[in-house]
Amino acid sequence: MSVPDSHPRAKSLKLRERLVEGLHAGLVTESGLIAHGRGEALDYLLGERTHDFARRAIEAASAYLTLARHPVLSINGNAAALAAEQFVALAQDDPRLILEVNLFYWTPERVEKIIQRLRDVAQGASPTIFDSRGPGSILLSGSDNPRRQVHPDGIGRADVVLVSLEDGDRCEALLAGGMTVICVDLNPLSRTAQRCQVSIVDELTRCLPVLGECLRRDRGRGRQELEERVRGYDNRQVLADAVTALRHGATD
Ligand code: PTJ
Repeated sequence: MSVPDSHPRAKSLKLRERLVEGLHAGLVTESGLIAHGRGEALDYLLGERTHDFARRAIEAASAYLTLARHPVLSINGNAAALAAEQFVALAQDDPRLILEVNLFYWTPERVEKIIQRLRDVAQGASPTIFDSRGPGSILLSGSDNPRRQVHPDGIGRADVVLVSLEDGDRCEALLAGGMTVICVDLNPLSRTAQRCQVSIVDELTRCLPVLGECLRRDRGRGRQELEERVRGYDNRQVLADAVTALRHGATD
């Protein structure tokens, strides 16, 4: 079913369609649809816009990713179905950004389909893409978390990782491995959002273009300015502002 642009909920319904298509194409799991529904409800309460607290987090994320020695963007089934084009565009803009497919419900067939989707949208100029649990994968040190499996040349070497719609165990494993974790998660109370260093409480497809703009601008800025931005960033305040917006409506 195609949704007309004039429909009051057109954007949201189109995203939902992408998830359903992703399910039929073997990228997304049934649980992924439920996770998406949770995100939809939270985004509705946030007025489906990028708030000031999300912009502050995006600015910090951009500084961290620009300063990083080995930055990785971690992609699961939902992220691929919703935003394959956007992730590939970020990595094409800056080849330092590595993509790693990291699935909760891992099967070799699903990984292959997701990597193929990313390659298809890249149209020949494919970025570097790894599979967290593929041949040669390693276990991060620092915990016995079952979600600590990563690719040695992707997250295995990373100092900064951006995860989207991620479960709390994975975030814990990355933190225990000594990484700076940036998350995109519409739930400011999730374990991932609460534990990671930068929590972007915004809808994935809405915040990625804003992040892309910031990254482009930040490539021309000096280290000192970016380091100051990182030092001045307060994730606790960002999360508190996001919770206030959800509970009482936004003030910005
Ligand atoms: O593809 P797989 O096998 O790796 O599985 C992926 C899912 C999504 C099933 C898995 O990671 C999962 O169960 O995630 P959770 O624990 O439900 O967390 C997803 C979080 O993302 C929830 O807090 C949602 O509110 C949030 N969310 C959902 N859709 C969006 C979102 N946040 C930002 N943008 C969205 N579009």
